[in-house]
Amino acid sequence: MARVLCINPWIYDFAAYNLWIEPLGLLSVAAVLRRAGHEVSLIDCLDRHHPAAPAPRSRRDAYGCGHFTKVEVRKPAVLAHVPRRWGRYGLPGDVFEAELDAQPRPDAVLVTSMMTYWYPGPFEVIRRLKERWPDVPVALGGVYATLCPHHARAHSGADAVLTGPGEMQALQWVNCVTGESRGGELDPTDVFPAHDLRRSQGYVAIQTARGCPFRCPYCAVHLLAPGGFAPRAPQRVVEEIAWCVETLGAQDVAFYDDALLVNADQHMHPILDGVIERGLRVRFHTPNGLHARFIDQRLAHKMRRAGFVTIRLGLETADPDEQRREGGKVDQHSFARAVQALFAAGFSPRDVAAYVLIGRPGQSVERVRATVAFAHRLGIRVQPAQFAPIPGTPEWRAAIAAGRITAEADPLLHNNSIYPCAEPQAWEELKQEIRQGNQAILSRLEDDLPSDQSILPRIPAYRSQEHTDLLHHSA
Ligand code: B12
Ligand code: SF4
Repeated sequence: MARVLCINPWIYDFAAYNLWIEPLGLLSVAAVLRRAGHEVSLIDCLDRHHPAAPAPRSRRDAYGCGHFTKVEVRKPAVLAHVPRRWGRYGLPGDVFEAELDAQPRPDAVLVTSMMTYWYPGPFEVIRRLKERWPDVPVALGGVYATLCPHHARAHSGADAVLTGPGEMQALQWVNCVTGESRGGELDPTDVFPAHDLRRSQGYVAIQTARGCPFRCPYCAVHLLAPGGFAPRAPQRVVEEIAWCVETLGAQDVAFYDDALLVNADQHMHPILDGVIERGLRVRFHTPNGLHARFIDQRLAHKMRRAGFVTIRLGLETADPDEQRREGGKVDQHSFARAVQALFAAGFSPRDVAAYVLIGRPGQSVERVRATVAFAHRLGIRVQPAQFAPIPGTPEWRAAIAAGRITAEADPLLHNNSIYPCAEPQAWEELKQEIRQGNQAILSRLEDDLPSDQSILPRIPAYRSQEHTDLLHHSA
């Protein structure tokens, strides 16, 4: 049996907010190693409930989300042109060192990585590990490692950079560096992520399927899930949710799926039936956008009954030509129908919002303005999702061809909050309009909704004739 230490690193960025962040990939890897008989422990630099360094609280924190502790650090030269403060989010350095002090010397260390432009977090962790235990092998995996393997191999200091789905690779690597031979027969899809290794944050992330059946030109999911779209058995998903709620005390569940509602009759319906039948008291959130076209009255009502609270719908564009070019993921009619179904099921405009992608090359501000207006007319708020090209995608190659980024650019420049778009002033004005439109929708609600959002599960039904009329009008 090998002693394996898993580490979820800090975030380095201009801003960071905990929107149900869980190192789900690392926990999936850890669970397989544990099942194989290795001894596994976790240090989570993004633990907001660490007793020695609780994160700042605010009255606006809801459903387990909130701010991280931030320490300002000097910006790397490549970011010098950005007039914003850069910092490290998560546990203070001395608390991290104390966590390492408390660990017996591990036989191997696994470090995860998330956004490509967050690589300074894993790098700092690896630097500290190598200072302390120069001979302990360290492997790096995750999204950054998969999308930028050359950069990671050249600069991270890890002994191994493993790309793609990591469960069996990590097991083989640990076996190899420690001279063990465990778990060869394991089926990684049969093991729940080790949510229990993390100190309870009040919420967990659940993924009911790997990958996505669509192929949007700006998205890297096909590279992260090269095996294609692979839904899990609904019954196992329900068991995982039940374990998290009943044993680990989670009150909130965030779905990390890329395509949660695809094949809903065979997948989401049975999952929701299972949650309802078991009487699980939990709130569900979809920080990743849902495909609106799969939402009908039956599904919307069941989502409401099961405890959905935060619903985000993908609405890249409301322009019918662009929608067709993008593969017909959503169209105006099905989007409006979904919103109508959600409102009829009792969701309010506080619960539902649309992600609208902004700043994409070739996208005119006017067309996006029309998309925003369409969502606002339907009575839902808009959350702008700023575009930045992601390595390995068709839009990344287009951005290189257009001279907007180089293939060797420092991944810090992939950060969507600094990626320069054409006409920055016009986009800023549009963002301002979005805020005003959202505010107008919320002010119309003031008298309609009770303010206590903490009831489990939420009961208030929202039905406004005004919204229903608008829906009929736009559909
Ligand atoms: C959930 C999610 C989020 C969550 C937060 C997740 C988090 N923990 O931080 C939310 C909704 C907040 C979010 C936001 C955004 N996201 Co996001 N997100 C995802 C998503 C859907 C799932 C990630 C995940 O947890 N997967 C589940 C686990 C099981 O997979 P995994 O982490 O890859 O782990 C596996 C392997 O990588 C490996 N592995 C992992 N760790 C380790 C460690 C070792 C040692 C080894 C060997 C292996 C290994 O094994 C694991 C199991 O097989 C991915 C898409 C995807 N399918 O990956 C996009 C993705 C990561 N997001 C992306 C983007 C673009 C964004 C946004 C910029 C969107 C926007 N325009 O606003 C924002 C930015 C947020 C910010 N603050 O900067 C991009 C990446 C961009 C980049 N440059 O890196 C992705 C890839 C989607 C895409 N469009 O291509 N996101
Ligand atoms: S639907 Fe979403 S997850 Fe799927 S390819 Fe498109 S952007 Fe990526």
